[in-house]
Amino acid sequence: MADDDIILSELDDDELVQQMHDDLYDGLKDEIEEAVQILLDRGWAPYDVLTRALVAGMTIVGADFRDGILFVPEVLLAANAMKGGMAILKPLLAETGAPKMGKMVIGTVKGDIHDIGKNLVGMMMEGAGFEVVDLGINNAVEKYLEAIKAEEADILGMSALLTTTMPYMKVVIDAMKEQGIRDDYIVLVGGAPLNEEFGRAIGADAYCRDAAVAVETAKTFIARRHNQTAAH
Ligand code: B1M
Repeated sequence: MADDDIILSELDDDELVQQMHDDLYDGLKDEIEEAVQILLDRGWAPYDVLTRALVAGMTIVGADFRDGILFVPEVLLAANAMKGGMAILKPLLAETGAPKMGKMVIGTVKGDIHDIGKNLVGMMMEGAGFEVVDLGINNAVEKYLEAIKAEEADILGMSALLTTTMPYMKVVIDAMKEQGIRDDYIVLVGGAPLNEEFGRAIGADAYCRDAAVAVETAKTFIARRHNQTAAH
């Protein structure tokens, strides 16, 4: 090892988080995994590691991708490093022992292969006690409809990261309406280019800005459903 190699465990918390942002940027998966473990060993809550180190780092990657400083291959490496860190956090976030709250089917819409945000939402939902069925990326309307029925889901979650793919969410919701099943499910949508107005316009129950909001929104809608059932 060269003298100037950085020993992650010797950095203080702030330096380490800064280093993680750099390592994520450089797509260094092993370093990210090591650093995640160091922060956990230092007593950091998994959620803090996720948001302050990984998600914050990915935001920097996103800005430079937008500005043409980073390109697809580099961003893929960053995404791969992020996934390495998330894999360590996943069981910890899911480990709350909360009673099952309900079932969510989630997937990224047709034409779209971004899955980091969707994976994060799935992890946080599991951590909050929801059962999550992940359909992955590039989902056609038929796939969503088949899954929500087969899984007897309470919630359908859709993710889209591209302005060109977000309108597909309406295709799915319209198909649910045509089949007369729209109101049988809570439909939550999310992804960076969406907003509340878009969510309303396509007929979703709610737009969720991030994974934490998705969990809170899901809980609110499930509670509302239980109250309605109880009232009948
Ligand atoms: Co893409 N990409 N990308 N990309 N990529 C964006 C989205 C972009 C904004 C970058 C930019 O220009 N700044 C831009 C879209 C522009 C637009 O449409 N207006 C873009 C582009 C253009 C493209 C390509 C077209 C590039 C090309 O090929 N020329 C191409 C498209 C491929 C396709 O899908 N068909 C492409 C490809 C890729 C990679 C494969 C390289 C890689 C994806 C790897 C992967 O996901 N496995 C990638 C990445 C990583 C990004 C950025 C940099 C980061 C996305 C991310 O993971 N963010 C992104 C820039 C950005 O968003 N700022 C970008 C971190 C994640 C935690 O946040 O996904 O927003 P996010 O999820 C959040 C919330 O949005 C919300 O909660 C999550 C957690 O808090 N949320 C939900 C998300 N889904 C939800 C679902 C819910 C609820 C909440 O359901 C209930």
